[in-house]
Amino acid sequence: MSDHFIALSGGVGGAKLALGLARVLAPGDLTIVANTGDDFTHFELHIAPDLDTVMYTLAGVSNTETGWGRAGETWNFMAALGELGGETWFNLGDKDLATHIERAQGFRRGQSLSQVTAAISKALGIEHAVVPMSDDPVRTIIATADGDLAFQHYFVRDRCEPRITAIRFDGAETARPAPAFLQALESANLAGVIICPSNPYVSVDPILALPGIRETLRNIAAPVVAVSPIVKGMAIKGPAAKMMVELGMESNVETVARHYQGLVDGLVIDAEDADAGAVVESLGMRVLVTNTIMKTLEDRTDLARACMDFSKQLWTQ
Ligand code: FO1
Repeated sequence: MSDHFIALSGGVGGAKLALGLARVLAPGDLTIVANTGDDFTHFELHIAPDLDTVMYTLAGVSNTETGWGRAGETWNFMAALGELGGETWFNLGDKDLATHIERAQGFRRGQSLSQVTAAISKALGIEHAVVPMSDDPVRTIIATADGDLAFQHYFVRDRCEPRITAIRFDGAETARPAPAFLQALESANLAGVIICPSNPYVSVDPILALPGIRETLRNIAAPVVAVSPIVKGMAIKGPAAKMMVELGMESNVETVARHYQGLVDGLVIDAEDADAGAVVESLGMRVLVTNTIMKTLEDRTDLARACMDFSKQLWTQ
């Protein structure tokens, strides 16, 4: 039995590293756990953005411009829906729609989100395990000065403009981690848990909020390594930096380190932030300085290997 790695991933940033890991590790040696806090029901369909972004990315069919949905998409459904006066704030491409319909059919057949995801992954030719963090509903709620917002209303309808006062995950306290997630955590040859460069607050925290997960990550022998999604104070994509500022923190690598303090053994930061290495180490975690900006497939596999090697080094510390 060779080493097994778990990757915790949100949407686009996390999916890039998940792809890099999938190119380096055999199917049986990697479990990719995707955030489901972004999920919501729209037109009676269960939309699962981070699961779909990870699946589409691994299948090589993702829309790399938008970071969500499928490549080469057409929008006939949305155009027709608009003509009928339907809700068009959330765009569902014609190909993407098939995923949501098939997922709904899977639920009607009595399948869990894990089972439906496994079936869709297989149909897309994915050999690695893509797993929802939980088969139970967990919904990220964004609290603002003007009241609570469902995540997609905040992120898409309101374009991340509202000022955030707090974030919570409805359902997390009773949701159970997905079976394949727990199985990977209990694996005797678990070599490392890699927290991909996703938004710590709305993509990673929902996973960590599941009962027992933080405690398990602290207690496993395998190292836990996080990749900073912030480089030089900026998020590569999405509202992470804006959220940090609105939540009263500075948007920098140190804030990421403080967020994961006590949970991770190592933090991977970009070469641009090398000068932050000492302060990160002072927070009780080792630091790896490398290129974390993933433009090419080689960048993705290079970062994947760097994280795996870093994990191996941390075993021997
Ligand atoms: N993000 C947008 O900014 N606009 C959209 O219209 C949109 C539609 C959409 C449809 C399916 C899907 O899986 C994701 C979609 N996203 C859209 C992204 C979604 O809001 C995700 O939660 C983000 O990717 C953040 O993880």
